[in-house]
Amino acid sequence: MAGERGGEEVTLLGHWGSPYVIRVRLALYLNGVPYTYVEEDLRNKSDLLLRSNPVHQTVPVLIHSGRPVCESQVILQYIDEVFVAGSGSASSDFSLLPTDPHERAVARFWAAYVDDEIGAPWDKAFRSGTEEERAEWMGKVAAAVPGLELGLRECTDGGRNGCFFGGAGGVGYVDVVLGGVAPYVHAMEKVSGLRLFDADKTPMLAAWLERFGELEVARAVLPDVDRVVGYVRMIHEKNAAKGAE
Ligand SMILES: N[C@@H](CCC(=O)N[C@@H](CS)C(=O)NCC(=O)O)C(=O)O
Repeated sequence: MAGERGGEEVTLLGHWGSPYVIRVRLALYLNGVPYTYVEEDLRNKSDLLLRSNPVHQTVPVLIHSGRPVCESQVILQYIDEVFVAGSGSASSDFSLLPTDPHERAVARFWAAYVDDEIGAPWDKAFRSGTEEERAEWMGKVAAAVPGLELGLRECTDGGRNGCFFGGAGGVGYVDVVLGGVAPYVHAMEKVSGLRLFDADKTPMLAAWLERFGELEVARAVLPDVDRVVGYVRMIHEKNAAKGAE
């Protein structure tokens, strides 16, 4: 049955356009974990979502054998710990985080950077009512991108260890965290002409975006960019109308 492994049911409460949900779907795919996906209407949240994540009432929520796990990065680490090679729940020998404690710390640092320096101001831009306000927040996102380029340089040993944050191990934790944002990086270019991962300014991230999009997991999980473009435009229009009320 979909969503079950050895009697352990896995359900994901999500929203198709959420970068936080997309990263969890990337991780579940990479770990080969079968799950049942439940699309939430975020304007009319289900009782299951409200019961499972009463504090934040946000998606994603992963429900494993009836027990909810909230917050996307917590979920990623849970998936990595529970569905590991050698455990009863093992799906593959894939691991998101490296085994070396220092490398794990580095990966967690850059994943936090993605959420704090890129995700947080982007979220503010997404909620902005005016174009000026939105441009100001997106300016903060753009200002954080060169820092992330340094991170990719560090994780790949200046490009000697491939082009992903997972370095010699290939796609890893930070790639999955950032992967949820990838469709929005493309969409922003179409919506406002803003090229966040520019080949001249941040060549490693520009290459990352291209190579990540070519992966089987990306093709299987990432939403269509034009759908994201439509969604972003719809949110902008809605926010503008709200601001004019
Ligand atoms: N820090 C959270 C952020 C999750 C989040 O903001 N989810 C949004 C969708 S992108 C949501 O559920 N919004 C509904 C709401 O805020 O009411 C995580 O990493 O899971």
